[in-house]
Amino acid sequence: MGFKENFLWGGATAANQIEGAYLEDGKGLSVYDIVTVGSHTNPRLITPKIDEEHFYPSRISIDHYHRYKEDIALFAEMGFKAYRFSISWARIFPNGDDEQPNEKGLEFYENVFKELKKYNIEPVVTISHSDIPLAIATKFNGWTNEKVIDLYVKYAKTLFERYEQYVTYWLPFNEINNLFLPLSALGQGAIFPKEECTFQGQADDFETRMKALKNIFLASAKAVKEGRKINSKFHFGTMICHITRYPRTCHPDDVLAVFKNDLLYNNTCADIMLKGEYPFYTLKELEKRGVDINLTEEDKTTLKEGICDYYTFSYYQSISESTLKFDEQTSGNIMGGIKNPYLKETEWDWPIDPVGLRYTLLKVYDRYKVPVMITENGIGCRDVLNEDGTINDPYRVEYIKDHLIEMQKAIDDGVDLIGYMAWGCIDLVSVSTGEMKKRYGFIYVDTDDLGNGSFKRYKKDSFYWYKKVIESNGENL
Ligand code: BGP
Repeated sequence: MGFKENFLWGGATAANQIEGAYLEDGKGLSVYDIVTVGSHTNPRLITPKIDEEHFYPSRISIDHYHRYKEDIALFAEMGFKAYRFSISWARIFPNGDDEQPNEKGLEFYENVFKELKKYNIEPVVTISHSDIPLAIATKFNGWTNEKVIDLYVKYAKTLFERYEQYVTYWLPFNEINNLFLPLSALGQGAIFPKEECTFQGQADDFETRMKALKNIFLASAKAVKEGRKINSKFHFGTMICHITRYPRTCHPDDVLAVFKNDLLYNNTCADIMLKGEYPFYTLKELEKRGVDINLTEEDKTTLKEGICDYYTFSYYQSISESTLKFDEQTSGNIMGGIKNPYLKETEWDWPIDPVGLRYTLLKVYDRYKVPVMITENGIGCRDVLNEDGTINDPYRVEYIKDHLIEMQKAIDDGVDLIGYMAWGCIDLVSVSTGEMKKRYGFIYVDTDDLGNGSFKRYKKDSFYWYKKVIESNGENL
């Protein structure tokens, strides 16, 4: 068995973590342009003031906006068959509700698509990777306002029409289920702070997040429906942040608690996007918490009419559940949980669990029976650039190799796995820390948390290794 002949080997990035050029060519501010960098203020600040120093380096990031040709050429050199990236909504509709799209923004991505086509690299496009236009957050209060549904659908339709000839694989939203976690609420635009506040301490309430999430589901379903009218060859995927959960002990109470959290956190969003309806346990949970999302008959029809056709997810780690609810968890690991004695951890305390990936693949394929794609996986490390321009990263090779071995086993188990996108295939700004020093790439970028450096690209040891993996279609690990 092993990987399919046309397996989509590739890498993944997101606009606000690589592009920079944050106000160039008509782009508006996105919510991520107002988050301060983590190294200077921990926890980070979110501030409506925009003229301060030390902001989240997305303002410069790795300057991909000006260097995309060089970066794509490096992806092609590794042999990428696919590349997942996101479009910055604020580049296309700078104020969120503009009448006409920003032509310069559309041209930029058109050039990216043309460059990918030159090397036969299949784009996998995330329509919204958390970075909603700031104007949508300030004027409309983000996804809490149902008017944003139409703004999103207009934005998505603009992309479908303009890029129809280039794209088959679309992802309406990145890690949509993160709205179950308070700390992701800003990113998904469920809230916007009126005053300065800290990134982690500004949790809004569950009800706000669940109402915003409903609007996001409706936006996704409507966009999928419109997209299919434009081109029936389009494929639409979920994008779930799948944190595989283990019970703390084999005590039945712990096992049950994990099972319920899994239903809510890992399954709800994919159930809605692939089956077209809210699952019973989620509806009950909302009822128990006194949350009325006002799901109308019309909403139910909309959800049914816009279901996705493949399952994608990010996988970095498993967690061993504490008995706390998500909203109450605190730990070095943003996802919470307790230390698993059987697993090693990354420098950022993320448990490394390749077998958990096989388990997850089996679990989701069994549940949905649609093609599966891994749209994020990788390890964040403090890489060192040697004087001779080399970067020795055996830990990255080991991490990815171990995950690929488990993917092979899952394929042998019968899972229809169609692609693998290594996260941050080129170094980029980390979301959870806001820093450059947590690097994921096969390609090193010479810049630091403050945007200093030459921005020169260097090939890490893992670059040559991944190239061989792709060349041999996963035979040569
Ligand atoms: C996912 C996000 C990515 C990426 C990744 C790694 O949740 O979709 O955008 O950043 O996590 O996380 P971090 O950057 O915090 O290491």
